[in-house]
Amino acid sequence: MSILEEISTFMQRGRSPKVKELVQQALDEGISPQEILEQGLLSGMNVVGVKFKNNEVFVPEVLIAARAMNAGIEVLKPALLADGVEAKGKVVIGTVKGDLHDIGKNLVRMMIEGQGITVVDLGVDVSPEQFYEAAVAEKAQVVCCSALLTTTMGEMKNVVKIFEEKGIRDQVKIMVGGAPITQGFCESIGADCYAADAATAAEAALALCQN
Ligand code: B1M
Repeated sequence: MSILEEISTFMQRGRSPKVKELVQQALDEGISPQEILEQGLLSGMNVVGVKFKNNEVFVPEVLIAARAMNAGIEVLKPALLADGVEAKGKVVIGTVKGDLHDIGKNLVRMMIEGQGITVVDLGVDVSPEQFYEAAVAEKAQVVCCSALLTTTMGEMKNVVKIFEEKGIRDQVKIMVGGAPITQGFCESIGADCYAADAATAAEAALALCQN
């Protein structure tokens, strides 16, 4: 079994210490952080996702796997981030109200930080009011909303709405993303930008901050 397959397997079993050890070993062996992320950690999470859908594993197992995934990402973080870049803007990020999924949001945050942008992370279950208040208080150029559930993606429309109601919609760009989100959905709610993955989100955030 290759080391990337081992990372995937131990991640699925939720073995955080082993995942951390293997991720470090893979880095030491010269495997790129992107490969470790995609072929080790994310491929493991895809397997968990399919089993979850088929009722072969349940919330506790998925949570433990998610914890192992986050543990692996923490080890990868320094290697994923570019060194010594100066702040090029500020964004506020969060997972929308009612939604507790944060692995994708954390990856997006990390990649945006890697572009030299300051990121204010509001966490999960973030209401439109919280997005608005943080954007104003932090003077953020971009608000980034993540959603993983079809039942919560509608909250993104409420985020757009609150900035319109408060009269500052033209001062803040709103980016949306997450598994159920599409370019069409982004346009239908009047958001400014959709990104399908963390790397694209980081490039888009930089472009939005520089506009
Ligand atoms: Co949840 N869950 N979950 N879950 N969970 C999904 C999303 C689901 C697809 C599983 C399935 O049925 N196959 C399904 C949603 C179905 C739907 O809505 N259509 C689902 C469900 C139903 C639920 C519950 C309702 C289950 C229940 O309780 N019965 C419940 C809801 C809780 C809640 O949020 N209120 C629930 C709970 C959980 C756990 C807590 C157990 C756990 C979350 C732990 C955590 O995040 N800390 C969990 C997990 C782990 C998943 C799966 C297995 C993995 C999600 C993940 O982290 N993927 C997921 C199935 C799957 O996706 N295969 C599933 C890896 C991550 C890196 O990808 O988040 O897509 P992702 O992020 C990507 C892109 O989407 C993008 O970039 C990232 C990296 O490239 N991206 C952005 C994300 N945000 C972005 C923002 C941007 C731009 C890009 O700009 C701002």
